[in-house]
Amino acid sequence: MTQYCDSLWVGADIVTMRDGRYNTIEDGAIAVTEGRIIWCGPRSESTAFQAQQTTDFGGGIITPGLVDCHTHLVFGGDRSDEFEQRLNGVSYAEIAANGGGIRATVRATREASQPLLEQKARERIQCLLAEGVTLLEIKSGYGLDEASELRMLRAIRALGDSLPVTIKATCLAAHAVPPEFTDNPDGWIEIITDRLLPIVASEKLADAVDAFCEHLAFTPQQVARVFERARELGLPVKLHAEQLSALGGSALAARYQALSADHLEYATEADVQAMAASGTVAVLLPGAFYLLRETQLPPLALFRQYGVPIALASDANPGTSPVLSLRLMLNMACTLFRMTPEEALAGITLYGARALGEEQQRGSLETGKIADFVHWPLARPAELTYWLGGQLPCQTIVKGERRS
Ligand code: DI6
Ligand code: FE
Repeated sequence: MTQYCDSLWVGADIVTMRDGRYNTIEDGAIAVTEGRIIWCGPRSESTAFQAQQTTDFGGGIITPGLVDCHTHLVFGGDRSDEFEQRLNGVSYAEIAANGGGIRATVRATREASQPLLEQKARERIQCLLAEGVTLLEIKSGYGLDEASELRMLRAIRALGDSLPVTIKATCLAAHAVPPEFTDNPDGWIEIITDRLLPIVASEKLADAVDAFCEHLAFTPQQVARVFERARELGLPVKLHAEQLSALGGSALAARYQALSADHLEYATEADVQAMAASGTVAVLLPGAFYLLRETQLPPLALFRQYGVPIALASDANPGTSPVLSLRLMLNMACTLFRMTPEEALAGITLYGARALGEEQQRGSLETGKIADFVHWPLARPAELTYWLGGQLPCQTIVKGERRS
């Protein structure tokens, strides 16, 4: 019996990423109607479909649209000057003592208008779109006062409304202690819980709430206050945890059924067991590991042993990860963390989508999911990880339509 569809896409091997494995359909076909995959299988069986439009790629591979599940892409200024200072022997401590570090970006962000924040972020996002990113997360966290955090979140929403990519917004007001609260960090936590998050929830300005649990940021107790409020407001949580030390942040995140715990270089076996039990995704951020010249590797063997899904992301931010290539993260994850290319690709497709609560909609090429996918003129998916730098040409399809 003939089935009708809007479009049929053939002539490539389909790397479905179903269940986090390649699960490639050689010489496959994808049938799309109203922006969703209605069938995905061998081209030989696609004759049952009558499409309004058929595209034959004539070879290559198709992957799910790429997912960058952890970025700080909206910010003012940049910190290239500090990068150079450090390489000329100026320490982090001296830079921070002179008002540098996150606080330099906070000043530049507070001074920037919403249109300027959007314009600079748009330029950076275009680099990710050129690599086939179709789902992106962007955090606040450089405003660090109520008005500036809200301006950041409104800029993120405006970017999602104006670009051909799905953007999830995360409120990271608990990113650093604002200069005005140096002696009273709890005062800032109170503003987050009592003033900011209720506005964020009522105006739907964020899809999740994040915090930085670290000696130089917030304690597990302060993070728990933010998470309690997020839970009351119905907002999912995620956490920057165990980046520089083991504070039990990832286990705390697991206790709140966090979508993800991120960084995790210092995660312990107890943290990993807690994450496995709660279904919390481990988001590894090789860009920050590399830029900080960190030596403590995230416990990959424990994630594998306990079955914790591993996502990867750029952590694009002006201080510790000025990264504008998600594909480079694939190579770093394999070269630095010893992930396999298949694990790494799952980290920027299915498990990246899971870290954003989007796994039911995206992240793999399966019936019922949104038709976000990328065609690459490549022989095998490992080439996405293998080549360092350069522009791998690709054609991105968003909700069943070619993205120009
Ligand atoms: N971890 C990091 O590495 C960044 N934020 C965080 O929570 C640092 C952000 C910056 O230095 O601007
Ligand atoms: Fe981050």
